[in-house]
Amino acid sequence: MTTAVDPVLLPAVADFVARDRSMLIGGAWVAAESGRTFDTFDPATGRRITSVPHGGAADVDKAVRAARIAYEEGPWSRMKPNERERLLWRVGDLLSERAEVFGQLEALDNGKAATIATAVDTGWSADVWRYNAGLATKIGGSTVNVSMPFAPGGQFHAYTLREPLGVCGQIVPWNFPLLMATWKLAPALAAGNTVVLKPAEQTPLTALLLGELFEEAGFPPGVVNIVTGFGDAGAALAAHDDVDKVAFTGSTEVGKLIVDAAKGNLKKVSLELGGKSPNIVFADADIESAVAGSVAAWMFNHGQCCVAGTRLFVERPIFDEFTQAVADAAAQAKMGPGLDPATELGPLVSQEQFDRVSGYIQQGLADGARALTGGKRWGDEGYFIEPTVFVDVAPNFSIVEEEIFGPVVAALPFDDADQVVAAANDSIYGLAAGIWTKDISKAHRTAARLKAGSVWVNQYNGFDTALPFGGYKQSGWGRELGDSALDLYTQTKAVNVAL
Ligand code: TXE
Repeated sequence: MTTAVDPVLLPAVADFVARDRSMLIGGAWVAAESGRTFDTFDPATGRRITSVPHGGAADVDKAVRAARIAYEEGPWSRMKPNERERLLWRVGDLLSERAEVFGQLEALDNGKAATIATAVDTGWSADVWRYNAGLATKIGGSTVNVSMPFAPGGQFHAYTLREPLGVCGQIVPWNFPLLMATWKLAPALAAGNTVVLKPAEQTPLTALLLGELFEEAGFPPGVVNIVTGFGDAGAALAAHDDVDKVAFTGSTEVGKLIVDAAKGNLKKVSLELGGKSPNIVFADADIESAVAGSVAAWMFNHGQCCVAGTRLFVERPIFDEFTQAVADAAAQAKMGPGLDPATELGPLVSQEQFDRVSGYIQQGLADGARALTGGKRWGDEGYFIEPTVFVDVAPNFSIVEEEIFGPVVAALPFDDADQVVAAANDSIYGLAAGIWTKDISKAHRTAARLKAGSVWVNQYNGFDTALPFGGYKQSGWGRELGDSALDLYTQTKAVNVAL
């Protein structure tokens, strides 16, 4: 099939999408066993970009076998930590060298601004690879002073070993395709596991380009396998009896299916799921930075962020003025295709997400919410939705309770700290929260009371590679990033030697 190549594409991106892609299994680029493919689309226009293999259970099985051989027979499992370190570091360097290529490919496939995809998605991914390269040589156990009450008189030498889990299945979503793959791959590989990665069907391309970097960096075949496919491929991976661990980022609904699927062999599970994060603005906040931060909280990545601060709680004396300022700032965002360097707000990822978000907006209006700005489609092609700020909402509206995953925020007034903490915690989710105030003790007191895995004070989206990230309640299990990620990819062995 031929593809109309956009003239603004970098030659490396144009080349990459000019032919149908293969997936990576056991060090070879292969088609699906079924021979089937599926198309991936540019969300700014709805036009086809290229095709990728439609992987299914048979391909997952083949990939798991390749990962098992690479794990058991080496050289991966026998490689020294500093050799793994060097390989991971090389991936980081290659990503930095090709940041614009990855950024543009991500923008094309996902719809986000290429400038953001280059600086944030790719730049941060490179940082995560290097951070985890460093961790590869720091994984160790400890010696333990045992008392051995049942063996009086003996002498013992006891220690712990921190070992990899084996073959890890990793299923990632479409909102940060390269970054989510990186968050999972880098610590798994640093710890010595092998991996089968399933990218999201909407955005498989940067994972496949990343696959080329593993070859170039010198990873042994089968250490990283990439199977492109839909939910059924993910389900096969989650259920596979020879997979030791499954890591998933996506909807809470599918997260629960993953838990069920993993039961067969009781593989380890980590989950990074949905959110409906509260962003709390006290009247004593620095208003200018609170407005800018509160807009970014729900508008970054077009609202397609699990941490999006989509419940905006504003202390009553400043509510009207503050929400109007948020609406005015949001309305100024320059909308357009991700490939346009001026774009700040691109399209949603797919027709399905467009329909889902539009449905929430319609429901909000039907429930009686008032849109200070937005509330409708932008342009006449692609999946663009205007940034939308709702006021006059009640806590039981679906736009207040449910994850929308689009550029939509619901603002609610509050009267005191107790009330806002209770309202903020009144959610099935607990991923992130924001607090804006100049009162440092109020900030810390409130942070301690919020049921959320990340709390950002006087900023929002304050991520760092070294900071653990994950959810309370139905937002997930486990912590990615930082050295906490190693807990998800290692197991501890206790060795006790009678001397
Ligand atoms: O997610 P899915 P969808 C939320 C967000 C969004 C909603 C739906 O609210 O509107 O989910 O998005 C794979 N077994 N988030 O439908 O289905 C799928 O192929 C195993 C939040 O796209 O959860 C893809 O690779 N895997 C979120 C991945 O799961 C399965 C990011 C995510 O898709 C599967 C994305 C199955 N049965 C959406 N079914 C976040 N936490 O950041 C699907 N998949």
